[in-house]
Amino acid sequence: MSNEVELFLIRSPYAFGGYSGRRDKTPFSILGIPLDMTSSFRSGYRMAPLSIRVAAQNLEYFSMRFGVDVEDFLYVDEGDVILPQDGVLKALDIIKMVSEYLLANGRIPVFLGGEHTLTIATVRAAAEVFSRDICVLVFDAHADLRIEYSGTKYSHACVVSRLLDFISKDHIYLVGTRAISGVEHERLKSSGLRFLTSKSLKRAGIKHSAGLLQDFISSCGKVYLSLDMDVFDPAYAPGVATPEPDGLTPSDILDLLYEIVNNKFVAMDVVEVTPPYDPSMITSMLAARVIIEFMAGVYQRVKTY
Ligand SMILES: [Mn+2]
Repeated sequence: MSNEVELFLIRSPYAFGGYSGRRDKTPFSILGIPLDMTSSFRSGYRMAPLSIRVAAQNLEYFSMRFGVDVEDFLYVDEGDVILPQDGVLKALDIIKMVSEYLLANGRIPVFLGGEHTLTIATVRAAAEVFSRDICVLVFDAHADLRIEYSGTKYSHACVVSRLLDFISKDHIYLVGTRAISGVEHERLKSSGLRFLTSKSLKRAGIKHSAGLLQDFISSCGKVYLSLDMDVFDPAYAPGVATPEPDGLTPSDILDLLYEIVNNKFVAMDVVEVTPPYDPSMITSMLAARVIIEFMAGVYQRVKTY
């Protein structure tokens, strides 16, 4: 770790699942990003990286979906990014710097949010490292297509608009969309962005939907996966900032990931968990499960590390 990056990191009192592996044995790095600045409703994201880490200790690490034991290779828990509290732009700069360092050093980071706004910085970092090759898959109930929200362009409600500032619409695919304003709906249609609503995903089924996403992925050099936990139905993930009914089930998402995850996936974020609204920890448990399955899937399909 370079000294400059080290300055912006603090060790978590609790590593993901209680373990941190050896850097030479695993490509994966866990990085907590407790960004908690622009919530318009329920905040508390800053507690999420720790909560997901604790939840992970109480799950099994053998993935029956992929037939891979994540304990065989593990991950390095890099700790949390230390964020300034005097402006979201400053925070995004630091997130980008640390993320870019990990990506440029060949790590496959799993970013633990934090609010969805952090994706603007982590994808920017991926775009620096992988140039225009990078595609972004956004699993989210919301389209996040507002131009600005509550007086800032850098809000959790504007994430996809900000990605479109530097990523081509052909390199972004939205999955699980179901919550949108009329203006955003117009933007979604006129932008030419591809998207799969939760309704169409359920009607078409996992196999067919996965086929659409596989076509998209085959056109990409590298893939960044951004998973807003509100893509799940609030019955399964109640502890999010802006829950939205009529969502997807854990099996929908995990089966979809089983079909699409491959060696093009270079990073993932899991965002929007709000532990104060998650007293049973099921949202953190689900977040940790998705992360374990993601690492199992990528590892099974890379296998060369
Ligand atoms: Mn979002």
